[in-house]
Amino acid sequence: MALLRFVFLFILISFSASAQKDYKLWLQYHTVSNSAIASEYKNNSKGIAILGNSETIKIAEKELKTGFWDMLGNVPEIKSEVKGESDIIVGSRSNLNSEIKKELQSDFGKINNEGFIIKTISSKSKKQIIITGKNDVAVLYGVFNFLRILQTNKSVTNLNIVDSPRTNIRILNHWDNLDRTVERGYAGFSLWNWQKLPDFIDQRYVDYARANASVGINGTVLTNVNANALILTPQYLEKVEALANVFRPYGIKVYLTARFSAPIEIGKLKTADPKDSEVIDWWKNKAAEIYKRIPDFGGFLVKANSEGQPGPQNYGRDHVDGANMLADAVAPFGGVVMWRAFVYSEHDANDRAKQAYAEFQPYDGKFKENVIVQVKNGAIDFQPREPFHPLFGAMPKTPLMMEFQITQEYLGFSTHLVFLPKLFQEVLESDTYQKGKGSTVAKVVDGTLYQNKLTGIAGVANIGNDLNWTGHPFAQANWYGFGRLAWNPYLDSEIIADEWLRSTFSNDGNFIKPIKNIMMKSREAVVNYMTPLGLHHIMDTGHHYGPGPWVSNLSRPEWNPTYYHKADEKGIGFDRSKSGTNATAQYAPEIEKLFDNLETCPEKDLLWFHHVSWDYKLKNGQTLWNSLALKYQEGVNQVREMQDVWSKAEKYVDSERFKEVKMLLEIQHKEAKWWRDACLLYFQQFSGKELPAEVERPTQTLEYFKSLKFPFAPGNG
Ligand code: GCV
Repeated sequence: MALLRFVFLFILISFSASAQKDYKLWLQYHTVSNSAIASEYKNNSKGIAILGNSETIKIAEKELKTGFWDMLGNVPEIKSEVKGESDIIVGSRSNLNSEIKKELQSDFGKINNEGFIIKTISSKSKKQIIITGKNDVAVLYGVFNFLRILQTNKSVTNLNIVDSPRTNIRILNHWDNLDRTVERGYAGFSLWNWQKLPDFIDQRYVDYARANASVGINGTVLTNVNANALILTPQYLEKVEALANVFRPYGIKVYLTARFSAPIEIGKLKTADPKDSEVIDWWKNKAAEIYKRIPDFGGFLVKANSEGQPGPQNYGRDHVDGANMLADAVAPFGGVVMWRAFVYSEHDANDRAKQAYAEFQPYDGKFKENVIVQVKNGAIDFQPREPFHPLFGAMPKTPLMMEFQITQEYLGFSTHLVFLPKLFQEVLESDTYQKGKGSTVAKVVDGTLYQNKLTGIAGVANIGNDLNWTGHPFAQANWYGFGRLAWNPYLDSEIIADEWLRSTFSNDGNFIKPIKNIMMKSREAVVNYMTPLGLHHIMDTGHHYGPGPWVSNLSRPEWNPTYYHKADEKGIGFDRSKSGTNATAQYAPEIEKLFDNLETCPEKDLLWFHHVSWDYKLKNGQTLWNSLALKYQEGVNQVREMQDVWSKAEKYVDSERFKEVKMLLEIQHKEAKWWRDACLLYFQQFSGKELPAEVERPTQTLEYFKSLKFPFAPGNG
């Protein structure tokens, strides 16, 4: 009996230990194996001086203590003033002594309000590391960065890091509904327990804020863009206030989605016309009410006149009227309005890819100063690959912010291992040519191309109440990577993968090298087995899970996959060149020319811009049909390689995460084959050609694939 109890206890402890690992994200703080670092702090500690006593500074102190304890096995003495010698001094500029301030004067000149300095300075006989910034949140960012240096086994001697975020708003967009379902959410239910708020503060709210602060995310939109006006009622604002209080010391502002018809739905007005004086007053009062509770409230995010959401056009007004009215309401309090450009209409027969540009570009320069237009990375909808959205660079007088999707609506949900920073980097590096060569999307987003003051990057969150936050252990890397790129849109995704793997799993080079390699290839793999060569939006209806290239019966033409691939006996692809919808003309002339010509169009985007004959020869000398089939096969092979590499990682990873990833890769493999077989069988009806020998033969019929139904697939709003 005693033995049984012991075994049970042992199982329980080891289960919760590895469950905790999943929960701890990239803040594992493994024991440091770099002996130089270890000995520097282990034996010789002269303590850490922590200056200031704000809540934020207390968080920084706690983080350092946790980090030192977990990584080095000791907690250095914490001092509250600079007396005698200390190894590290942590505090904002105003708390530093004049000697150190003078030493760092020029560095302070280089950072913005959220930037930090981590610097080793030698004075007299001692060497000290100073972690500082212009305010306490900046100091907290510095502390997290310092701990990352330890976590990733980098040297801490002679540090000289002077770093600032390149964008102002680094924000998660939660598509969370008030009933706790999450639109396009694949990691459980919403973190926000509205029923128990404001009185019950779940520890997860704190841990969420901590994780975000560790990568520099400074904003969160709590609610779905398909908005519910109830969030703006006092009953809910009290709950929002409670969350804002938790997030504030971590430097995170709360934002809400504003349902445009809220004045009618909760304000009992007859209209929501943005030019109506009662409506204008209603929003002004609402803003004042919110700011009374939450003085640092960030502002509103709005999806208007898009996919059935109400908006100014319901009253014969336009997006500018709507955005500016809301902007006036929050302006006295320093708030902003993030107005989404994700619009397309069932009444517009024009190519859906052209509609957002056609509607928004003429508004350039017409928005108020505190409006920023939020644009998805591509012109359709978060596909595995899209050319950059033509609005980037095309609105010089309007701040534009990037909207990425971290949740994997069209990328295998939280079942597939897809390292998204690679996708994000591809978009950010794209050259728009709008102000000559080098006018990259990153420069539009960080405001340097047109000197915009208001800048931002949003990511549709992949977070839910699953034990490991994101469903797939590797999907944590997408949250992490989003934060790192929002801070610095020029960061290489390989560096992000490296940091994340080291902080999350292990610093062992034998683990890092192969696993980083599969992460880096994983995005191309999903493109290959879902939508190679520029195909897009051929997912099944509604839930977007699995292939559905045959779907053609939906009421709106542009919801049907057949609208996008246009496969017929002659070939496949959407002609967006001059001979087609002329969407290419929305780009700068250099890019227009490149995309417009079948010969120069990058092959990865070929079927996005051209309807191409099945016999057309690609650069590899193969016909389009063969190339398409080979790409699908390559995608499957790449997943096999991922499985193979992961199977050798067992000794570096705790058994729970090892098994989770192994099982998920098995599903990914199964689904990659499903995609390949279903799409090739379907397209083969048009090409009428045999599969090349290298492509494995489908084991099911097209009819079988068409018959698959998933009425309860998650995340379908
Ligand atoms: C929140 C796509 C998604 C919708 C989403 C919409 C948007 O259409 O499928 O779930 O709605 O984008 O970004 O507004």
